[in-house]
Amino acid sequence: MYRLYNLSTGEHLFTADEHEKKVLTETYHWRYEGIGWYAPASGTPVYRLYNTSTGEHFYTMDRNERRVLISQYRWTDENLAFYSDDGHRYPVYRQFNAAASPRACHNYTGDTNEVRVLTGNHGWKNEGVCWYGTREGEKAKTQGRGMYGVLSVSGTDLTDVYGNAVRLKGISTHGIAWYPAYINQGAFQYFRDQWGANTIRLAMYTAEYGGYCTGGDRAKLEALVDSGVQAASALGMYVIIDWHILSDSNPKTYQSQAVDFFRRMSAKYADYGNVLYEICNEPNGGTTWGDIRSYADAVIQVIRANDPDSVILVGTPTWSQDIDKAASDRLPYNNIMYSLHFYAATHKDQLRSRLVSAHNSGLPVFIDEFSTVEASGNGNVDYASAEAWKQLILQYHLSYVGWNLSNKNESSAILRENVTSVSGGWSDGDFKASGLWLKGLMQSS
Ligand code: IDC
Repeated sequence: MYRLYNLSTGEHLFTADEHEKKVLTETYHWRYEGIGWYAPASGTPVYRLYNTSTGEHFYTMDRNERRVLISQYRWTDENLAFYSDDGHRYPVYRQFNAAASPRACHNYTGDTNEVRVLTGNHGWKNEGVCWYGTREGEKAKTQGRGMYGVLSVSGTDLTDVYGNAVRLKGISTHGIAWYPAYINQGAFQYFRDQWGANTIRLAMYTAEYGGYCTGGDRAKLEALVDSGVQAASALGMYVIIDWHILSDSNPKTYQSQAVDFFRRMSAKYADYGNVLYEICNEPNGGTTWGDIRSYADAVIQVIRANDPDSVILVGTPTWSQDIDKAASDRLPYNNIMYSLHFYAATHKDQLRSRLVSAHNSGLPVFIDEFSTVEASGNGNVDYASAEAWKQLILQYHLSYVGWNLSNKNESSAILRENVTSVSGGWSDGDFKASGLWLKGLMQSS
């Protein structure tokens, strides 16, 4: 019996149906948590019921309870779910939490330690043995904190633990030194629940005013990164730690600082399974792919020493546009993706055809920053060009992150200037055109 967890409602669902597990984890906010217990092929039937007003699933082998719930409480009968072992080999216990938020719910587990913890100090009431399995379940080997579990790169795709292609859809913060207030769970949850985002990118400038390598308060910046990682993790979202080089042009400029930073970050988040490392936002100036490779070798090695599997995003020359350079000379590590950034009003057919060629050559590309406006971060949304980019995103199943979550006086900042709330609760009217376009993209991909 597979155990799934709904990140929005806190409900656990149990199913032996592989297809149901696939649909719930891929299409909805459910996370696979491993095998709950093993059910026998025959025995006493256990029925599943569904409450259409609360959305809860409930299981019982008590025929009378089933009858009453259906006839008097309007539960929908979902019929036989599995069997209880008549040899009573492995007891499964039911707990009830009347105060759970957003609504009361049940949990079912054979793990007596879980029962002890839930009933000891988390407000759950033990309702005793509910049925029996044949033997104990197994925790999923690689669970991770993201809603699709631990990710890998396979061909041009990002995939979940079962090899299914998944798409990360995200929003980038503005520079965290300048707009720290948007790093909070309420804001992230708004984009997850209202727009369908599953990823947050934390942009930490390295060289601009207050940057990590130019006099910024490092302890404070790292505390902001950590609060972003914790908030995303609590929501089952993925989180990209972005070493946001820009006016420093060449990532080798501050390579030793980057090596030290990523060594500590990857040690800290090694077992999270939802943290991606973007090691150099946008190399530019005269920076060559050779420079980036040499930098990437140094940084990737320290990350891999702590975390052999995390997904690492590598910037490409000319503000992360020359993916062709990477395509013809790829890095020899697993789980690497190459960054392509576009600003639709500036970057058009030429960059799109470069994407097509790189994709066709098998390069895994991640659009870890884009906007529909000009490369300055300002100007009007170019709807025609944005639509052409959208078609490629859909066709190639690309992951993407929109720039930027702030109310700055620039058109790429998705909130209007007069919007002061920083923690969600927004309505469509609070967003600029670039934000509404991003919402539309997330809802159609
Ligand atoms: C811009 C911000 C702007 C800020 C500027 C310089 O939108 O408010 O003043 O950086 O610090 C990028 C960069 C990204 C830019 C963005 C828009 O990755 O840092 O943000 N852009 O110019 N690449 C292409 C465009």
